[in-house]
Amino acid sequence: MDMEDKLKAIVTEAETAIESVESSRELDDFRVHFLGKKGILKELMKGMGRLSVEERPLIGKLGNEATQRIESLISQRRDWIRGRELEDRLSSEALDITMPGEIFEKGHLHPLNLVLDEIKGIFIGMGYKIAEGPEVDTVYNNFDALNSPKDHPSRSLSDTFYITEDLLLRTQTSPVQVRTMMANDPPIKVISPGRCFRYDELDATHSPMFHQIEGLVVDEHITMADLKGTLDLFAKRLFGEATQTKFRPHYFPFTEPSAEVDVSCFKCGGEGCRFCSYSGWIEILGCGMVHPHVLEECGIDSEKYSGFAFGMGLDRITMLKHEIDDIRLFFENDIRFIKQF
Ligand code: 2NM
Repeated sequence: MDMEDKLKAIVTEAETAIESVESSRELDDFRVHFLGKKGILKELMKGMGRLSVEERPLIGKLGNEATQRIESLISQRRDWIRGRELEDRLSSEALDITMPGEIFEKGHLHPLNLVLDEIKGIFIGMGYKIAEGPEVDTVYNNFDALNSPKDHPSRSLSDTFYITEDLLLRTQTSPVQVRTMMANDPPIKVISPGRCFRYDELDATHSPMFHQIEGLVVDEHITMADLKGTLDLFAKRLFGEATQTKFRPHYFPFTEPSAEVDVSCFKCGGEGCRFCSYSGWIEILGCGMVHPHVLEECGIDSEKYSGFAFGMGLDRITMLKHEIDDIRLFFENDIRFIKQF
């Protein structure tokens, strides 16, 4: 069989196999089998190197189509499983409309607030202040002041909710940091938690409304060592003393150099398990040294001062910590979900 036929066979196999997937766990196994790092699709595509230069684009395209088809099977099946599980639960439970009061009395917190309080506590313990700002901000504060190129794709109407030409729903909480730098002289040491908005399709891991926590430190003689020490300590406080961190080079317009940070898997200790996709590492945040353009734009002398910044997704971190597999649960306000925390 040539690769084209093998790809077709894999899709056909997936279309048949999905019918017998009955639970979230089985669905995870299905994904690992077909789309995982060592899944049959990835293994097959490794054979691309043996193809002639003429054949590669077509097979590449068919490979992408096969991946998309299987992803769509998975997402349809997930909805189906969730619907069925919900039906099962609804038929076995009566809903008590006095529950919100009961929950309040018992001190349940929304899991996002639980983890937010924990993270705030860690940074307050390191001497940070909490900075807040508006959810509707200027294009200037959200993009221009952050060294974002005029043609950056994140600025487009398809990625950002614009209110007017000059106003938008912030896509990150960095505009709060911009405001903080404009209004204060260093030393600056803040975290800015808050709601952000991006024009994303809603699925298990994406929501057009989500939560970020960013941090910013500006002072004389701030270096990458301060950044690494801070985030390593943060990771140990949040995920446990045994946690290791790994800084991988990355690119952000507002920091240079920039990095993404992984923590060693707090479930398997880095051995590799389903939770960390058998890599031993879990990505938790982005960071870097604040770009001199950003400092200058915010009225800070970049010859005298330097700084670091970082940003993390509260929703994602909460999902990791509490093993929540669907971001939509945060916003559905099902009392039976919140009651578990
Ligand atoms: C991230 C990653 C890296 C960031 C930068 C700034 C500011 F305003 F100082 F330039 N605030 N936050 C930053 C840096 C955010 O989020 C993934």
